[in-house]
Amino acid sequence: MSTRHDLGGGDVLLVVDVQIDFLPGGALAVPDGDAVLAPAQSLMRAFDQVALTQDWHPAGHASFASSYAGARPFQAISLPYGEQVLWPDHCVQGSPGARLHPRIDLDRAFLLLRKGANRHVDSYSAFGEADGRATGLAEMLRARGIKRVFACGLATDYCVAFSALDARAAGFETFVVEDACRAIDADGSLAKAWARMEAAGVKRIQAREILG
Ligand code: VGL
Ligand code: ZN
Repeated sequence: MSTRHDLGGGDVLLVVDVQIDFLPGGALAVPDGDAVLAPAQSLMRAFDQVALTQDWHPAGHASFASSYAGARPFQAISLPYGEQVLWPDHCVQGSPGARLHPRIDLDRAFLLLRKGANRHVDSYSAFGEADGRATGLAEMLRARGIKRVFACGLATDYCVAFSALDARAAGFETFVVEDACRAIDADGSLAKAWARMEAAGVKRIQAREILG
């Protein structure tokens, strides 16, 4: 049956940071984060082209509150590239918390992009680090003939939103599958993220509009 967003070879599903540390019980657990597992899994089966991201920080990362004397998680500080929210230590390279959830089937993905590996710079977006350095993802998607980016995963207001905004800025028609995402939503960050995405022309859709 045809759905509102019939998929083709020019479409990619970007599955953002569905990792143990962002799921219930994890170091930076996103409320209700495991609600993304079922829709993300179904979406991954519906797309021919799937790219995964994995938050992948070295110990002592610039986004960790523990890297600064007297700092607390969820506090914002100023770094050379701008404001940085500080987090509990999370997704440390090689740690169990950094692993993708086993329901995320790596075999369906052409790419697993690890981000945030520079100790001094955070990287919410799959397309570029906070200091503006590109990851090369936009070029890779263009080289594969991709025109539309559909994003899901964790967290709506951080890595999903920043990735969607950058996808749009790179010229892709961009969709966020709202019910296949969950948010951290600290200090109104979710409403702010949607306002920015809507202003940029990122479209908000639901999984059923794709899956039928
Ligand atoms: C994320 C905060 C810190 C995310 C990653 O995946 O949204 N949020 N690192
Ligand atoms: Zn992170």
